Amino acid sequence: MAHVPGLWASSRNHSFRRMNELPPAGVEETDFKAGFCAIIGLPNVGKSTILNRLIGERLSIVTAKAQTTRQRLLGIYSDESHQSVFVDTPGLLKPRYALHESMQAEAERATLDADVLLYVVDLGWKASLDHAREFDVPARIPSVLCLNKMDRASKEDVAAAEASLAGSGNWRHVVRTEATMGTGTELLLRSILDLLPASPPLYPVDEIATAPLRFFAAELIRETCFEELAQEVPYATAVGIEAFREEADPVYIDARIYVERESQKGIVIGRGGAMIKKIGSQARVKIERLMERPVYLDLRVKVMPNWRRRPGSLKLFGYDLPPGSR
Ligand SMILES: Nc1nc2c(ncn2[C@@H]2O[C@H](COP(=O)(O)OP(=O)(O)OP(=O)(O)O)[C@@H](O)[C@H]2O)c(=O)[nH]1
Ligand SMILES: [Mg+2]
Repeated sequence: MAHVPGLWASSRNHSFRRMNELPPAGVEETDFKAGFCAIIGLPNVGKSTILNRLIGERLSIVTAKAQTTRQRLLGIYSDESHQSVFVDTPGLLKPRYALHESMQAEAERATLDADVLLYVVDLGWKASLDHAREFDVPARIPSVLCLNKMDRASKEDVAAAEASLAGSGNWRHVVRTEATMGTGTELLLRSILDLLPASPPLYPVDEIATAPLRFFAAELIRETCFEELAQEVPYATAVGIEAFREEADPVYIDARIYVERESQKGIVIGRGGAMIKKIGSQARVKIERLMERPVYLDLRVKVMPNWRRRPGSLKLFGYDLPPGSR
């Protein structure tokens, strides 16, 4: 998604603010609708792409690989009479290790806290359609079904999927989208806003994100790892920010890519350091675009054996511990 120059700014508390939509004067609080909308679905169906479209900014990292998102990420949409706090979540899967358990707990928590649920399907992926059919739409939470990637199915297949799914669950709206192009996302946004409960805004209406800049910097480095590394290696990567000096010029960032084994470290470094150089320069450009300032990125690789299976390591990288672990 294209970056819109001038829309981003980092405030003193590091939250992102939308500069062109200030609180409307004279709106009665009782007219206002606000709440949390959790975006859930199987891995890789387009949840993060949809969040970015709904917010109009590239907040959540997106890659062609499944299991890109590991944590809940809040993106806030506000207009004169609504505020929807969208919560991107990791794709639903059967956990194989502690990181997976943490990811599933994140999705569960987001669902429990939701005022509206947005369940996303990939129309070109049968397993995702089957999952939607079996999904237990919670009676308590108004839910919207998003049929995404409509470009990956024929018109007839889209219509058939829509007809069978619309009747299978208690969906308040069913909306077709092609999130990469922004097709249908405006309608999707309207359907969600319509379902929000009456409430004053939950966050300042000029804010679009709550996570600190250093979180987004780490995510952009991780996104680049997912783009550049193959097979199991991206899944074994985590990014730690050792130093983040926003006051320096250029901004100084000292970051580590953690992997689980020496052999993976060799792959991330690459022949003569070529891979780490490539990841570093691409990630730096992305962070510069985000911060609209020159950045010096010091990037190194470190081995932390089995970090995905160890609650202590998960905690170190800011991943919530799976329920039941100490
Ligand atoms: N063809 C097509 N591709 C799409 C569409 N929406 C998203 N994608 C692509 O699908 C891939 C996954 O998108 P994400 O937004 O990362 O999916 P996700 O559901 O957040 O994935 P996880 O975080 O891994 O659970 C990316 O390559 C997107 O560009 C769409 O409407 N059509
Ligand atoms: Mg995602």
